[in-house]
Amino acid sequence: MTARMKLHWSPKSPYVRKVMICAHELGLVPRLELVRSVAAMLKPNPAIMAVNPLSKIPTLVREDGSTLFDSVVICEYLNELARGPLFPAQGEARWQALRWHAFGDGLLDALILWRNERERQAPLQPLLDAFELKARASLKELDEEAQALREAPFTIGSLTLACALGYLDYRFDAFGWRTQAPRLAEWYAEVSKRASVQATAPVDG
Ligand SMILES: N[C@@H](CCC(=O)N[C@@H](CS)C(=O)NCC(=O)O)C(=O)O
Repeated sequence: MTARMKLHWSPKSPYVRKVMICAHELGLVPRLELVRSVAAMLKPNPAIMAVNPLSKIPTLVREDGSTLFDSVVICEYLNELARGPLFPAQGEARWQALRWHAFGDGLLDALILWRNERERQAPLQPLLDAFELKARASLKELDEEAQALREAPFTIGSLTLACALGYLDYRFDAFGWRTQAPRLAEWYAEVSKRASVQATAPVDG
């Protein structure tokens, strides 16, 4: 049997989900051994640090023992392995995909910091307000881009935005993002029908 690559993985992490959506889309799931790994900002995990000093997931350990991180690097590597379509090679399609990727990742970064702050004993209200302002502004902008998203191919950009919206459902249920961005919600409902998106929905445990 061919050696498999080890992916430090959790079913809750939206960044890991990006990698898993790519793996499903590209038919590479059988090449991955998923290693359940707990990554918490306040508790660096020695098992992850042995291969990634930043103690973050996803981290990929390739068959030759070399490692790749972070999520977008792993996604692009998988896409290259499979000669996939998830990273358009050039032109406007590339910039659009990379911009949506940056948008989705940036939104995720803000949401995770927002959640961390919200769960502290004495959260700083100005920080909470700033994260909420950015999340609302992002949803407003993405709602305006919903038609372009609908017309674009499924790429690293669209799948990362889907992960960010999935994370809003998972951790920010009361935020009611769909009322703020109804056209984006329609796009998300379509994208959520993909087998790769369904197979990777976040779960506790
Ligand atoms: N930019 C990184 C972010 C990864 C990340 O922050 N993952 C979280 C889990 S959702 C993590 O490992 N947190 C642990 C930490 O920040 O120490 C990526 O895209 O892979």
